[in-house]
Amino acid sequence: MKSRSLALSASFSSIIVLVTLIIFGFATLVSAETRRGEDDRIGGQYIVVLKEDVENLDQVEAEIVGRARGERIASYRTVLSGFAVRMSEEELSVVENDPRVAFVSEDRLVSTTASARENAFFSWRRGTPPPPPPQVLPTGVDRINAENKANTGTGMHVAVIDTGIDLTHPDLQANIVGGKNCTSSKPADYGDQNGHGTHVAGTIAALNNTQGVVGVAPAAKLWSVRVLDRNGYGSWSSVICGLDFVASKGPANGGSITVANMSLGGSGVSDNNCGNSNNDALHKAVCRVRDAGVILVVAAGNEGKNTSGFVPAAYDDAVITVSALVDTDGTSGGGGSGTSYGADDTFASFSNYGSAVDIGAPGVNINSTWLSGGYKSISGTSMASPHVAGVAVLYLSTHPGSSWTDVRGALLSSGEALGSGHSDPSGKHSEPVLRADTL
Ligand SMILES: [Ca+2]
Ligand SMILES: [Ca+2]
Ligand SMILES: [Ca+2]
Repeated sequence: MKSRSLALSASFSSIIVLVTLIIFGFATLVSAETRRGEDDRIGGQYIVVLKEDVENLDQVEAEIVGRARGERIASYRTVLSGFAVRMSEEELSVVENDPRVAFVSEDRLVSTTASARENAFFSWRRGTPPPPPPQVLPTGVDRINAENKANTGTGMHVAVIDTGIDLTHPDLQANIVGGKNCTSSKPADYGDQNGHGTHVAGTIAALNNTQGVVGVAPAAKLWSVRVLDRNGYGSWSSVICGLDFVASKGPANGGSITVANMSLGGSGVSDNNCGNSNNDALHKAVCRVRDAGVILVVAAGNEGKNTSGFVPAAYDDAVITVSALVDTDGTSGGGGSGTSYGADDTFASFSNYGSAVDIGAPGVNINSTWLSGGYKSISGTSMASPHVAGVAVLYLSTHPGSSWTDVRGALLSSGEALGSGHSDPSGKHSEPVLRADTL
């Protein structure tokens, strides 16, 4: 199985999007008129951020959209005062020059950071799955030693910002407490039609029962925040919609969600100033989720490149960024068999790297929940990130109210140092590897 990069060349990406549109149609924020341009920009689609002191937001928004003869896609009221809109490029300067507008971001495409996207749709259509297999301990959960911990994340709530979650999966259903769909006009339709979000959810909190797999924090409750469509694609505007929902459920707003996982990404850069210096609405929204008391854990991406060109991985001022480790035997020391992505207990060849990366976690051949009550082994930094999100849940369970830097510091200091169970022949990964037993 070849690693599926999200840094496909612009032209190749355009072909994929076009073919996808023709075959399946998009019922999402990535509209049929979407043109995928350079740097994943979505032509004619913008995110308008209003100034902080603007009042009567509904009225102002309607007025600006009307004047621009645009079509409103989404409204944001928690992470931003603003909205997403489709409008002609000619109207852009008018909107930008409106005294009530802080800045306008171009909307961009994002996609899952897993390698199995090409198989997802077809496995979903395959129909009735075989009877559930007896429960096994996934190698990733074993590798970080989360099994046998008395702390299972009871009472904790975590958001999976992804393709949704299979709401009737027998290994997840009892843990799912709510969600929101940001990919269409049906907010209650937050099930999964891809499999990716279901897989991520299982690594965090699959039930400890007699079947399937078990998650890092099997007693934690899950929120399904669907921002990517059935093909694994979304946009900054759909992700900000999801972030808006998560922030509204964060501790600062009286809510229960303390951790959110984002195994997704696209091109972009960080100003290390919450997007205020480079007019980045996604970055601003991510910082607001941080400020709402929600720890954001994100995938580094699968391009085999520096994360500096990929967001949200590059947002070093607001998220915990996770690279992928190869592990085939569920234990440290490099004694397991090798893979096409590298030797046991080395970093996966597809994993992004760089100074914004905080910690590594298992991300190759990870067995977890899939659509239609099924299970599947797939690879990607998408699979590494939820291991860290799960351990963040465990930490917050015993250290409530910790800031995101406290959580990051705890994960790093309890992590496995380079040379103490894993090695890095590539010389690109100085970050420690996640461990739950030393937390
Ligand atoms: Ca173990
Ligand atoms: Ca189970
Ligand atoms: Ca190993």
